[in-house]
Amino acid sequence: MSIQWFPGHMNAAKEAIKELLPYVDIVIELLDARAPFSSCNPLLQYLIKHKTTIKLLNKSDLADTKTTKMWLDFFEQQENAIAITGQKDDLKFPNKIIALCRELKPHRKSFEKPLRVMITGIPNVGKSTLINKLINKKSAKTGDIPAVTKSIQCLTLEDNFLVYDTPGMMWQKIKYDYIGNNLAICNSIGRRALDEETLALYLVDYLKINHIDLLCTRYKISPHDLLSLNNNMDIIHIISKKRGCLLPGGISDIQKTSELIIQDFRDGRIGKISLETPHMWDMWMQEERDKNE
Ligand SMILES: Nc1nc2c(ncn2[C@@H]2O[C@H](COP(=O)(O)OP(=O)(O)OP(=O)(O)O)[C@@H](O)[C@H]2O)c(=O)[nH]1
Ligand SMILES: [Mg+2]
Repeated sequence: MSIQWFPGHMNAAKEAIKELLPYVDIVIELLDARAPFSSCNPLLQYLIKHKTTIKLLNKSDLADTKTTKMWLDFFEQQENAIAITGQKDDLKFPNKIIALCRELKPHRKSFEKPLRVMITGIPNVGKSTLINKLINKKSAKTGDIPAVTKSIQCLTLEDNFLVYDTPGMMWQKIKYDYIGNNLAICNSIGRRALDEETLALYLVDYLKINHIDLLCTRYKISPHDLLSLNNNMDIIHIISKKRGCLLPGGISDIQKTSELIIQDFRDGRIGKISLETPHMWDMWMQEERDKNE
């Protein structure tokens, strides 16, 4: 079953972003470094296509460093794109981004003509956290659940530098199942739109194929034992036993184990893992073309 999630406030936010955009000088589009393609929301791409845009691969502390470098190269090849990485604990980052914005629009520096920067991105990607770092105050509300910010908020960094925080915008219609899954694994989709068991099975399958070493280390399973299991549900059963996620009678608590695996991924406890590479993106597009020919 495909994941779809577009709560009502996002429609209002879409209209508000459209109205404000003519007055904005730079858009900083936050992407989740673990899933840069899935977090490139086409609705936002459409709205901001004529604007000077900085693509910021955020939460890079949780993504695989080599894969993030590949994504930077990929985005740099696109016309008019500036791609950079970011993460909340990099102390130099706020000044770096302010300097970049100033460099891009040097004429917007007076009180009458302030530099106006809009921060956009999917839910929970770190927009409000970035803004708080930029203005060095906890002004924007943050939280590790999607859709914390519900309306646009203007914050003053300096008299001649304004920053707009915007609500996270989800794809209006999620076109491919893997996009829904990757966004959900990265915690950008509301809980009620998810089935944790299906998501954990998808994640375990991805880890088994791409990061078997990290999966085995985290849950103390030997690669030989893991590969001898018949299916991914058996892996979840083993993890539930190892972690004591059991119901009365020693039965695996699949729901609790699924939530545990997903949370381990989100917190980076399994390792620095990227869910998408530019190469995968080409492959997915090819598959789509083949299906439609
Ligand atoms: N590991 C890591 N976590 C981050 C980073 N940036 C933000 N977070 C965490 O991600 C969660 C979401 O951050 P927010 O700033 O509220 O995200 P948002 O994009 O404003 O979310 P919405 O308003 O819901 O769209 C918080 O728990 C942050 O602490 C980062 O660079 N690395
Ligand atoms: Mg926010």
